[in-house]
Amino acid sequence: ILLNCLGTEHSEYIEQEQYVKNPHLDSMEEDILYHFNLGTKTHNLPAMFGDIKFVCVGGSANRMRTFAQFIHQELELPGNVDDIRDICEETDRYSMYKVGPVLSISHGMGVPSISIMLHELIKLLYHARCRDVVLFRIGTSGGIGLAPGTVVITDKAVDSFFRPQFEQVVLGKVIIRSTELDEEVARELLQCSAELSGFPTVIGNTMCTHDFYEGQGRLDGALCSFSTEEKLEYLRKAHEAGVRNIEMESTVFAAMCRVCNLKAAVICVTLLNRFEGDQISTPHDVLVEYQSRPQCLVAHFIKKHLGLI
Ligand code: R2B
Ligand code: URA
Repeated sequence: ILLNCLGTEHSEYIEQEQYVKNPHLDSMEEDILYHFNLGTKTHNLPAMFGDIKFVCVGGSANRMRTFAQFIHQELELPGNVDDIRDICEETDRYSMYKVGPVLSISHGMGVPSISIMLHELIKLLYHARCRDVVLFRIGTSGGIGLAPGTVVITDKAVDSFFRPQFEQVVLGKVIIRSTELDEEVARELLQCSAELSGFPTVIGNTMCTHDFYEGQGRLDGALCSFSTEEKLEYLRKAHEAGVRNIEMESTVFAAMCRVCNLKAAVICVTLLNRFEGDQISTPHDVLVEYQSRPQCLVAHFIKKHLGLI
């Protein structure tokens, strides 16, 4: 048994950083990260990804390419932004871009899509022997009682019953995992927003649902079985429980990062105030500017951590 400088058993010490929580992985001769089209035998993952310190995930492939190009400029890295290529271009499930110590990956919409991506991402970080990585989800959301364009940094990710937990069915049984996020990273992000002072930012709870329409209490889906008053009552209850925005991935993102000892934050811009309506009727150029706001916050955070500002 090796001991570290604190006298703790080395095996325990490594476990803190190891990220994956699966005893079967070490006995596998090869691990194929199928949805990334990467593998431990076909790719030198430590050489390709070993220097990653920040991982940014978001729903859309285009937005995550834009983010990679933006961070390339912000970090003043050499080379042309048009040369940043999709590492997963052989598969059309997810897109992945690496810019210096920053990895930018798309995750699609909803819990099942992001959870598949996260399994493979966390294994990727493990195989690549990455250390001290911070994960950010940058996304869009519906606001509750906030002006559209407000950025919400998630305090707790909650489910549709406002519980800070994520339920996963495993072998026919429900496993419940906590969805608490890193408080210090959230505070630092709020500080970044104060320094940028370009848009309103709040810390609040984020509700994660399994549907955009009925699941988020919208009256404009193909199906709707409730009244306007019932919808507003639900949103009011959510607001009372500290919920400030609604999206579709935060609980599983928070839960998986927490189990795997990864520092994580969720930063979503609100596209509309759900007390005012359901349809997203804001002009396209305004929406594009809104979506750049979480990117600016995270870029500022990364630059501070790299000592660039
Ligand atoms: C936010 O936006 C998407 C739905 O439009 C979904 O992925 C989410 O969480
Ligand atoms: N994304 C969501 O999940 N809900 C919204 O209302 C807007 C974006």
